[in-house]
Amino acid sequence: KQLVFSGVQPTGNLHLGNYLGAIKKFVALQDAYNCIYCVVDLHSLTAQLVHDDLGDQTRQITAAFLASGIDPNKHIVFNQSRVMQHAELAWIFNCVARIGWMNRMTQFKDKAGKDRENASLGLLAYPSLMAADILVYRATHVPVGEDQKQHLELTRDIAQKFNNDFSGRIAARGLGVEMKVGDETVNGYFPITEPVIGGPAARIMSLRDGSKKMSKSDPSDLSRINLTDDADTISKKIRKAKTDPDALPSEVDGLAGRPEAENLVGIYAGLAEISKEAVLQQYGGQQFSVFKPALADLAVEKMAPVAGEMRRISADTAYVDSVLRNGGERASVLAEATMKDVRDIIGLLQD
Ligand code: AQP
Repeated sequence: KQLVFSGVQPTGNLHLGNYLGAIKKFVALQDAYNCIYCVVDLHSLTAQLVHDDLGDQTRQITAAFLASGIDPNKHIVFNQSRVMQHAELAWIFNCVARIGWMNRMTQFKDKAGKDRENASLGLLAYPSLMAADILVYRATHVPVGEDQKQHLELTRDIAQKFNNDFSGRIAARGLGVEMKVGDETVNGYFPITEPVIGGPAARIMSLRDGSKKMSKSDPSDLSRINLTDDADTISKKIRKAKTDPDALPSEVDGLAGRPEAENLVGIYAGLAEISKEAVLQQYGGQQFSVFKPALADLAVEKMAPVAGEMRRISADTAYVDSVLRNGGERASVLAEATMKDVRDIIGLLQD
């Protein structure tokens, strides 16, 4: 089986965008792949170094993974900082990647804002740590929301540059594997990772502004549906979601230029696991006064059990911690095997 890796930061409440764009895909990939799902606590330091509740947030995301249906016995669930090889490989990738590559990242530009000189160096190097998270397991597939596409392209660039820079040493040690990159077959140590992005919910937008993605850091709680929201709150947020005055179109083309309508149709499709076309076959021609209550009912039906399970699991701190400890031990074995090769390829002395 090929290997899937993905991570979620322990920053604030998880929302429907994280759930539909990422976690639901994590669950769906479990049968066909070996999966490693990580709470990326080191990443969360790039935006905020001092947290009052980093441990609790980490447990909360872990509980969300488990409540959504990820099986920690068949797969690996752990928090990033337990496996120090992530940081070790990230340092090496900091030396592989170019500053220009990092400066071009739109997430860096958005999060650093105007005062770029004052952003943490970690925020600039974020994609390097993300590449290390993935490649320390030589993962071949990474399920993420659309906002992470650019970072995954950078992961591919880093892998390719490492493979090229060290091609002779990789071959001399017999550590290369043949792989397809586009139409070419190349020989390298790190795989050129495939992003798993797509479906109707790859980019869920704010409920208040169809041009901004749904985000944990949006100051308006009405902009997102949190995984912990109760049924009344979910219904209220959908009722208050921004829309336009027109009825829903019967074809997907009719959603062009109507970002808020398109977003709600995408959310319905993601929750119901159907296409946007199928949603419009059912609701085309209907007003939002009909569609919104149907969407609210569906969201409550799908999300309430996850929220309930999350509450139940996160109350059992000892269990959550044991999952993370056990996952960390298993992940460390895999990560260390890669790092032994990498140190050898680079020429770092080791026993
Ligand atoms: N709006 C979204 N639609 C679809 N997928 C999304 N993801 C995030 N927002 C959306 C996906 O969720 C996974 C985990 O995200 P993360 O917590 O690691 O990072 P993030 O993208 O920074 O999350 P937020 O909520 O948007 O936080 P802030 O407010 O800090 O920017 C990723 O796979 C991501 O693509």
